[in-house]
Amino acid sequence: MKQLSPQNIQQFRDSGYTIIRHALSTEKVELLHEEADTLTNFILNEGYDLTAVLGCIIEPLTCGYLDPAESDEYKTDKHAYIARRNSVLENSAVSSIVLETVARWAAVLLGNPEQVFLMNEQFIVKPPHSAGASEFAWHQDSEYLDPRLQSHSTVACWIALDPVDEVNGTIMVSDLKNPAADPFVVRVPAGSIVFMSNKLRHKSTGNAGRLFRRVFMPQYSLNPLLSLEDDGDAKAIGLAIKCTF
Ligand SMILES: O=C(O)CCC(=O)C(=O)O
Ligand SMILES: [Fe+2]
Repeated sequence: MKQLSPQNIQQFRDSGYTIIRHALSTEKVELLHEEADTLTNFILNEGYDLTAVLGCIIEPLTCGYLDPAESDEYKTDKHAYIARRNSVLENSAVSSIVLETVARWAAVLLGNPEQVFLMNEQFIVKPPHSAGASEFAWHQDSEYLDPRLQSHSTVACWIALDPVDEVNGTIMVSDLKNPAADPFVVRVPAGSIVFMSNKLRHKSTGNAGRLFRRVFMPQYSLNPLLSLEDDGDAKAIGLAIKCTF
């Protein structure tokens, strides 16, 4: 498994992002392709508007593909989460990518290599020829959080499942330590991961290409954010699954 180098860790601290090219094996990327395609086909067959209404975001556990859960246990209990997560493809490898492979890198970047919490996960699927409709404006991911939670350390692990560039929809990031510089344009092969702090300003281009552009993006927090809330309104936080190593 690829490791984060000391330079990666320093870059994440200083600039708010770092990249591991070819982080995931072809086998893991293919599994995530299968899941992305299964969920995208479901969304399109149901007649949902993937770009205008869903904003290109498909959450595997809540998009409607699985029947609603009988209880909320899967949001905080690791075994219940694993059972629900693996039922999307009837394949046990997916939850281990989320709770182990990617979580380990997230844990190192958030400063506690032994423990991290999965807080959210989504596919971001940009349909072909959707350039005008599938771009994301400048934002920080912390803006999606309840204001009471915005100071917590979190990391988004933006996993390219297809090669990405300006044409088919990539991200552009504004270096935290040098915000006046031109944005850095990410161009990476499939299987690469861009780790972004929730303070990093970034945007993305729409997809002007002929093929779907698929990304999978789990997000992790240093602390269990869901359990901090007692009013049942933890905005944009679906999960608090403890990953330990
Ligand atoms: O995949 C993209 O184009 C950008 C996604 C993003 O920034 C987000 O979901 O917060
Ligand atoms: Fe974002």
